[in-house]
Amino acid sequence: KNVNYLSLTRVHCGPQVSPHSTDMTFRTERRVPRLGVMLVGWGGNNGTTVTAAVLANKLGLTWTTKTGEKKANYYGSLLQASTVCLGSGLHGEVNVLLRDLLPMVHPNDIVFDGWDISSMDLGRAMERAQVLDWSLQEQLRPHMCHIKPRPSIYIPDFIAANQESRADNVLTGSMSQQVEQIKADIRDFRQSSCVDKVIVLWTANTERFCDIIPGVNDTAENLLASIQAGVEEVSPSTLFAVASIQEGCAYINGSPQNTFVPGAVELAVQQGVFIGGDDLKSGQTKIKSVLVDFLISTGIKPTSIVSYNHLGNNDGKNLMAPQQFRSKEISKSNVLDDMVRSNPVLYQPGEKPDHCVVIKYVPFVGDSKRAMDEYTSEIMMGGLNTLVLHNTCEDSLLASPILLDLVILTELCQRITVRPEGDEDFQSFHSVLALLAFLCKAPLVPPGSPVVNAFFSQRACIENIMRACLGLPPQNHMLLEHKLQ
Ligand code: NAI
Ligand code: DG6
Repeated sequence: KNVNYLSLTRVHCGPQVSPHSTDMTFRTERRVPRLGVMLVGWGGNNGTTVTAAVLANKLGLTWTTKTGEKKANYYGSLLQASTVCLGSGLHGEVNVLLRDLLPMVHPNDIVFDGWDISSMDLGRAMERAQVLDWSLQEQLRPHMCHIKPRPSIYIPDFIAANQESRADNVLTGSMSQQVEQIKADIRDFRQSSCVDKVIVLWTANTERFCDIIPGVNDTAENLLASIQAGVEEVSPSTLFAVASIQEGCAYINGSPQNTFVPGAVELAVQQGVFIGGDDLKSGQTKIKSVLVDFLISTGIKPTSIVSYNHLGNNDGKNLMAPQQFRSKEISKSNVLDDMVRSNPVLYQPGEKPDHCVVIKYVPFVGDSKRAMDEYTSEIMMGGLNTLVLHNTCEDSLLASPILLDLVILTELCQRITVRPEGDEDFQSFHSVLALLAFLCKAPLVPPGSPVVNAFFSQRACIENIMRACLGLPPQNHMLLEHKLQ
């Protein structure tokens, strides 16, 4: 489809701008492949919940709770449960599900596999997670109890010491032998399940950040040499990334750590494989990317944002350790940056709101995370505006639809190519798949690209790229047809 893509404006010095237009042709391969998804951390809360939810949807399960009958659904999924307005017809607005805009994988058709350092079968692991209602678990258990995660790479130094008791399903051998085993697992899954494509997604424990060391992980060549030599500062998540990239499989990081060291990014670019992340934007941070966008874009100046949360699942237990907490603190903290930078009337260069992030482990609340936020902003003439939020929600039920959106969008992007006017060849998106930003707390973008955290800009990006694939212009919300005489 051809789309006249008005690439905003060319900005000259000062306030001078001029419109600039480039025609681009978007091509989308229509055949939807059979998709296999391999989860690292399959036996955890997210891994078991997403697997169970897909199974429950596929089987059309219903179950009864004290408030009545419930039915499996995909609420919380951008693609499966939210709509886009195509325009106004004779009978009013026409809204369609995002998933109906283009041919894409349906979550019910995803085939799962994966690894975990815990050998527990998925039926018992679902019970350990304490997320789903018991009567639903009873229906799912016969389908899940025979599934066991594959043994994984375990390097204790990268996750909290309190995780050691889970680690009874671990690979042995040298670092490079373990990477070879992961690659063999991917090939085995691809062959035995007859999937056309495999995407690998890290939803295992948050790791500590690793140091970026010249000669160790700064280039693809050095990273591969470090793996051969078994250098300590290469994390399990980076080893999984390398294995996936070498197998030609997109790799997504659902956790905050810096898996994508420069050497891993370079390897992905060299191999033309998509990578994306970091960290799922599921709750408190998602609201922050809405609220701060709202405040700053209405000319109100947030001056202090204090975010507490406590949770009692294994993620919370792992995050008790300072280095793992620090990874999460970093990814939860950067979300304000682009919005603050966008408004020089409210913020002088370098000025930022005070922003504090606290996470505490409280076993009793399990997966039902409590998030409390206080936003204080300056309004006109020195006045103050304080907003206080309290959110209670099962963390893994927010995260699971996001995991599905991440892999389905990534797969769709693998079928889209674009040819800018004047170019001979169609090209894919950059290996660093910034389109996933809407779903991530700390979006990974190609080197030199702006990081966009603002919620509505991120959503508009996905919607408009899909519209472009259909030959439709970007949604501009002008509704001029209703504003003229
Ligand atoms: P979890 O602790 O229940 O599950 C993690 C699983 O990973 C565990 O089963 C553990 O045994 C396994 N694991 C640890 N190291 C491993 C390795 N090297 N290889 C394979 N498996 C390994 O945690 P949960 O709640 O499922 O969260 C997973 C990740 O997603 C965490 O990093 C969390 O911070 C992140 N996340 C979760 C969100 C949520 O709303 N639930 C939102 C944003 C991010
Ligand atoms: C503690 O905050 C646990 C974390 O894993 C979060 O629940 C998760 O990262 C979601 O964070 P947020 O800020 O989107 O709610």
